Amino acid sequence: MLEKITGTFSNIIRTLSGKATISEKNIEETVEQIKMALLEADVNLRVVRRFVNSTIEEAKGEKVLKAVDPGQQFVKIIYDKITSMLGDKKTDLSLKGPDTQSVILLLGLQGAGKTTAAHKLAARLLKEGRKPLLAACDLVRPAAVEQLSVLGEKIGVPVYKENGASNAVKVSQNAVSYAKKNGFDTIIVDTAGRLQIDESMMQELVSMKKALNPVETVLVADSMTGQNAVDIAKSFDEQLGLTGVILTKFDSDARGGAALSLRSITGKPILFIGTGEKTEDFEPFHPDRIASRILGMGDVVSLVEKAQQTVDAQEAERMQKKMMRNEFTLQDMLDQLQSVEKMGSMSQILDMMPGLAGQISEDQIDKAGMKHQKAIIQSMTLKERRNHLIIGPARRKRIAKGSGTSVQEVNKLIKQFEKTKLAMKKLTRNRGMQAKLMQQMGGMDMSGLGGMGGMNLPQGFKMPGGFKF
Ligand SMILES: Nc1nc2c(ncn2[C@@H]2O[C@H](COP(=O)(O)OP(=O)(O)O)[C@@H](O)[C@H]2O)c(=O)[nH]1
Ligand SMILES: [Mg+2]
Repeated sequence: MLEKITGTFSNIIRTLSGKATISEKNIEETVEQIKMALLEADVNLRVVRRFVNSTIEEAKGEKVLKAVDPGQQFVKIIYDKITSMLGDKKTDLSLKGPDTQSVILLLGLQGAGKTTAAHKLAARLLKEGRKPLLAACDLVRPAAVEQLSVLGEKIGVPVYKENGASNAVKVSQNAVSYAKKNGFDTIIVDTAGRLQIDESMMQELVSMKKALNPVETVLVADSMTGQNAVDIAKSFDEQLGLTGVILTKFDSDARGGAALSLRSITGKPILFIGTGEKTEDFEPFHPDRIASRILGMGDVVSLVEKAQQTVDAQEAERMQKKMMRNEFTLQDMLDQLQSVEKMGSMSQILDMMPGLAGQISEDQIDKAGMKHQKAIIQSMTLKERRNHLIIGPARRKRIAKGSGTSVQEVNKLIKQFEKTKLAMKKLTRNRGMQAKLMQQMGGMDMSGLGGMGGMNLPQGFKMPGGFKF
């Protein structure tokens, strides 16, 4: 996700952050570098020009040149500009209350990801307490109705379909009546796409929009197509009027050109991004978080949310209490290793870590090492896991043998454990923001995570939001 642009930007930002003084020439050179990075990312030329002019103007003001920390001030300006390019603030769906029906019309070219997005969105709304109904209104692609039925069943959301129907507008209207009768409050309409925008598709959509009066008319667009996605959005908007966009295949988009141009060119917000093929690979679009990612500052908030979803609240509280009493044990470390596994692939987590985004690939992570660490702890007796101090040379030898590792590895793990324990002790002494963050993360210590994967977060790294590591 955004590897290429993040790689370029984090280099620029790193150079800038270290500077004690900044001259007008520095500003011009940096902006020139960013301009090249944006063009390489396939960002619309008009958007790039606007960025260049406004950034230079603002950065040359007193704020940067006379600041105590000019590098950081400049980074802040860049961060703000990128955030605003992405749309500034998260935009929510404007759904009506649950006692009436809200229609969400999904449209876009064939293969953009409409059907996939329809079910992901349905699953999300269901989780939020709404009663969604999926309407199978792609009658052009032979297997489209079946595809949606299978997905609907998987997530437990009913799919309205009519066998042998040929009028998609009628089917969509019937779906809404069905929803009204059966107490569904949100109807997600999956429509037919074409390889290119064509007249008959547009006609069908125009009639459907007229008939259904949807609260949201959402274009589903493939982010990998860059500028093309923006052109498509423009053309759909002119003919139909869009309320927003879902950008799919964001997981495979290294450049980010579509995301960075869409808002400025079309004025339409990006509502969600698709980040994979699975149901849960779907996130609301947060411009500020994506901007942090692009600038190589990571996405700590998303990381925390992801962890929150994985580690249940009780477990989090239990871990927090243990930390406060300095009772963190090897068993807890094992639990942590397991919850990291549950959180998903390491590369997804790394993408969100400040200073690491785009710099470490999954191949470089010592996955085997993590497996070994788990095996080592699993080879310990419960008594040993609870009190690492009793693990002398003989026990270490036994554990190494039992886990198929070496005594050196066992030693290393115990040392790492002691380091993590110490770090936690310090953290609990210095509460405030950090402890709160830890609590939110279910006791998952970032330095512990670093230790496990064999890496550490840059000390004192400042996030625009005020987080500090
Ligand atoms: N990697 C990835 N694949 C996606 C995403 N969204 C959809 N796809 C894949 O794109 C292909 C087309 O999706 P589909 O929903 O059938 O497109 P439609 O023709 O617009 O309905 C399928 O193979 C999906 O699995 C995404 O966010 N990430
Ligand atoms: Mg489809």
